[in-house]
Amino acid sequence: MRQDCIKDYYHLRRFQKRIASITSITIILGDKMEKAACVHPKGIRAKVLLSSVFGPFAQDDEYGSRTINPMELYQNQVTRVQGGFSLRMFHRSFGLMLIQTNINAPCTLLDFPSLTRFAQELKQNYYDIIGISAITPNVGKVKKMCELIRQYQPKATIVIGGHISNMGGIHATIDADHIVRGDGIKWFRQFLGQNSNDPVKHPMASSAYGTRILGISLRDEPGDTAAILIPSAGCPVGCNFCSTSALFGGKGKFVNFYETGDELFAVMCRLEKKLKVQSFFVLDENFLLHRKRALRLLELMQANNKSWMLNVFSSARVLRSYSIEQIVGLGIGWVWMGIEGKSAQYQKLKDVDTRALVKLLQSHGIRVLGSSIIGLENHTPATIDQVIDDAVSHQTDFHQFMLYTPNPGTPLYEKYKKDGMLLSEAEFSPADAHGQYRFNYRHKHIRNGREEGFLLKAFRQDFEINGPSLARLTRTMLTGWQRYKNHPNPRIRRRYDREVHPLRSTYAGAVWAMRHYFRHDKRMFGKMDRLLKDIYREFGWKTRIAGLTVGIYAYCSLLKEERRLANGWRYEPACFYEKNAAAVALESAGVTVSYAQYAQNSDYRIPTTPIAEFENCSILHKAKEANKGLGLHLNC
Ligand code: B12
Ligand code: SF4
Repeated sequence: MRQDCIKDYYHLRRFQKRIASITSITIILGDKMEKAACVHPKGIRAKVLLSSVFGPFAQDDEYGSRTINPMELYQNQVTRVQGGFSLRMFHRSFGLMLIQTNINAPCTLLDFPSLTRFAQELKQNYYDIIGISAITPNVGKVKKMCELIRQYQPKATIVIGGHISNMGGIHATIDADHIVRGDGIKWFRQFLGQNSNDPVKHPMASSAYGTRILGISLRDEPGDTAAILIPSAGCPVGCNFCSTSALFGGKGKFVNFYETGDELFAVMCRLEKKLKVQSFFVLDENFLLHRKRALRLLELMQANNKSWMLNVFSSARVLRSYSIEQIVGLGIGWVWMGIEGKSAQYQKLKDVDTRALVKLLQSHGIRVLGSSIIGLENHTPATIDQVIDDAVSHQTDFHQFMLYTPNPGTPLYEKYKKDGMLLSEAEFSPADAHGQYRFNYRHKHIRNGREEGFLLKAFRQDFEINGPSLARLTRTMLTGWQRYKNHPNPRIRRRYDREVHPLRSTYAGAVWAMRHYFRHDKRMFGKMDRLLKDIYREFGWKTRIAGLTVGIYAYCSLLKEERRLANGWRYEPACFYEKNAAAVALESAGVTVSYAQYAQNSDYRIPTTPIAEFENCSILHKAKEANKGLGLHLNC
């Protein structure tokens, strides 16, 4: 069986060589396509390079970078108009980290290289397999990276994964050998001849790095930042616009990396020990939906006296299905929740008073990031103000606004395609379909690019009415502390105590700075003043002194940051270059060979088996289909 696969692989390589100038070859891995996964002839001896797309990101360029689309979460889509108050931070490419951790082949990970750094890597070190992770707007970068790989390492197998794999016809745009949809761990394990059902090892990584606020960089020391925790991927709810759900199978489907609460608890204990953390950013689109696992985790946290804090994504309805005692007991301190938009018809919001839910959570110290969509099908220029008023009235700690966007692979995309509503690539570049600029389709009611104005209006109104998110979350944390500081259960008390600790000094200083900043804005000044007084009342004279001293520093830093931003300063993620244990072992054994040396001496040869032998291969049929469209003839 494995032999056959290797043979197929060789056929594929030869075939691919012959038609390289005509088309690329695509294997799409869905449930029914899994059989098409071959094993690389070198198995786990194959040298693997995994890379994210290249930066810089926050500038307009020919590859699809856009100034308004930095590689940041908050600045990009949440605190976009909050200037120096915006929360700035970067996140690693977790999908690639997971893959690297779970393969036995020597694997190097290059996260956020520049184009030059990527090319340098290709020139200096040879690889048998090069995997790139990307989302749809970055397709231009992937194209360029594939060209470079073909130029410098023509024998390497190129594998593309992540959300970009949902793009139809992508094999015609980029020159890759495999386009992998869904879980890359399983696919890579199969391709390397490993057991794809082995337990999934979790990377030991922080959820963010390079955090900055008010122009001040926060420490990146162990224990300062929550660990990333990835229990599952995908979401079975299957909302029609949801890319994440679609990538992992859509409605009713998802991929569980850890089935049980016990498995998850063990991972968390390891993260706690290794990274010295007490808090976790749970990167799972609907973590609480897996009720049995979540409740078992709660039991284990109670039994082992863990006062951990969990940041989660959750739909409102699922959240509502837990009691507040369970939510607090699980240490949920921050929730990302879809509010979607006034009159949104989503099952996940059915019968939930989202405004009351937000209030309830905040009254228990739980910070809420509400997520609203601008441009739902029934939104019109006449009703959009009402939509924005409704979103802003939730008074969440953070608010994300995104355009209603049919992303490839989703049911919404298919519907719009069928109805002829999508804009062609000639009319609208995929690089601009990032949700913060324009619709990639003809909206029934919102035309002429007005959507960007509506988005900005929503962000601005939220900021002007509710104030800087930093102040809002400080208020929520203080409320939580006041409620739980005397709680009879020390496990619960400990968490609130730990969370509120910075309010005694740094946060008090930040509020002082914000109050001073808004001294000419009566309403906002009053808000900040009340918050500062409440903090002082709660924590006493030491906090007053800290508030003033830190405050003066923070205020000066905030002004400096605003000047810097006004002058066009942008933040870019640092580049990471990491090897797994097998790659380190290979290197320490002195096996570092440049690509030129490798190409001369390698025993890796593409055999000359007749092409006709793989007539039955689904890959061939796909390639033929693709070529039919191009009007080319495949001589095989
Ligand atoms: C973390 C994250 C980010 C981070 C980026 C971190 C990074 N290094 O890339 C930040 C916050 C910066 C970010 C920014 C944006 N993001 Co984002 N982001 C996410 C988020 C929440 C989680 C991704 C993740 O780590 N998941 C967990 C891992 C395990 O899953 P995974 O990445 O899918 O990886 C698995 C498979 O896809 C596969 N795989 C992945 N890579 C590869 C590579 C190979 C070779 C193979 C074989 C397999 C493979 O294997 C992995 C393991 O199973 C997703 C939503 C989601 N839950 O997926 C959105 C998401 C990916 N982002 C999205 C978007 C639109 C954006 C922005 C454009 C949004 C914006 N306007 O702000 C920007 C783009 C910035 C830019 N200039 O490129 C969309 C993508 C839509 C699409 N169809 O392309 C998503 C799906 C959110 C959504 N539902 O709309 N994002
Ligand atoms: S509930 Fe959220 S994560 Fe799940 S399908 Fe809907 S939008 Fe996607």
